[in-house]
Amino acid sequence: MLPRRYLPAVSALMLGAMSVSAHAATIQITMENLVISPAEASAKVGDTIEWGNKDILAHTATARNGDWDVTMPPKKTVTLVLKKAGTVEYYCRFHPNMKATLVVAP
Ligand SMILES: [Cu+2]
Repeated sequence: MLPRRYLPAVSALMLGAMSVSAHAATIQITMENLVISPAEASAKVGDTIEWGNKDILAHTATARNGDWDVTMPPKKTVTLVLKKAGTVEYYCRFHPNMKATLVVAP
């Protein structure tokens, strides 16, 4: 249960989210030499993430919370439309040292 005094703030947040829904963007993230860059990216619900794999190995973008799991073959670009707000940590299943964070605003 939320204490009653928090409710006005929550309503204001929801109104704010409704007024900024217009422009979906495409955010490009590169995987090169076993590194994801940028390591932290910001986006909004409705935006498209475009991961470009410049390596000759396959990579994945696997969300730790299970929200998505995208596989990208060598030298390919894969896109994903964000449907949920939140901070998502993700990694490559084949190279678990490849880690990054995506902050998705409502
Ligand atoms: Cu990988």
